[in-house]
Amino acid sequence: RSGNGDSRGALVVLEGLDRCGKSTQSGRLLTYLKGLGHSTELWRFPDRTTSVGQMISSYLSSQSQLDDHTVHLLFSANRWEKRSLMERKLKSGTTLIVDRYSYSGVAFSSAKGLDIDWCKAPEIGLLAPDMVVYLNIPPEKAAERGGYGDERYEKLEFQRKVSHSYQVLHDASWKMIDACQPIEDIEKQLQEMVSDCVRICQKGKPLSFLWS
Ligand code: Z5A
Ligand code: MG
Repeated sequence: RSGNGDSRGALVVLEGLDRCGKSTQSGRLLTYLKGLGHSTELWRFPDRTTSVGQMISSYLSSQSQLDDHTVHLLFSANRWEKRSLMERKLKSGTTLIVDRYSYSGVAFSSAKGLDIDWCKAPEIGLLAPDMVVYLNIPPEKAAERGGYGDERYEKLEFQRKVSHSYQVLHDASWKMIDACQPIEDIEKQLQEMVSDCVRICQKGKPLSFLWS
């Protein structure tokens, strides 16, 4: 694994509707990669620990009201404030599993009716994932899982629109997993996909940038 100066960690993004199992699977993937001896961290967006993240959190819990464009830019700013750390981690060989990223930003805001190209613009220049895994679930099935909480977007009607936005946004490079399968089956499929990706990044695949 050593001897290649360009060896780096992989940027792996999990996307999908509310309740599709992103957090469940990212936690399991973290354990798996660490068990193989890979330096790995689990990140999530929004990162509610920063001051921008606190504004987002307060918006999501309806403690504050914000214009749709404004909150879109806050979600983007929340990724920009982590960008340089993200690059340092990847270059130092740490693989990052990221629970939601720019695709959530575009899918949720365009589901509200904002123009998709306008939504994509502030994401330009962020690091592009080496792999995007979409945990695919019909909105109706997701709604059956333990019930939604009371955050702003956790409503079936809106999740249907988000599902449609993801369909418009995805491209052929995304890995799709049927998220209605048992947790362990999804976990196995994810492990296979990500192992390849980690290996290619260790061999020195160059970093790339959105939107690529
Ligand atoms: N948002 C945005 O608008 N713009 C942005 O740029 C970003 C985000 C980054 C907060 O996100 C909101 O912010 C989110 C998008 C928006 N709004 N919505 N909706 P969040 O990440 O904090 O919330 P979330 O990820 O959507 O919700 P979640 O509940 O954490 O979903 P999950 O992580 O995908 O699911 P989970 O916690 O792993 O599993 C949910 C339940 O299902 C749980 O009881 C599990 O045990 C169960 N589960 C999981 N897998 C299975 C399988 N395979 N079978 C059966 N049951 C399962
Ligand atoms: Mg989650």
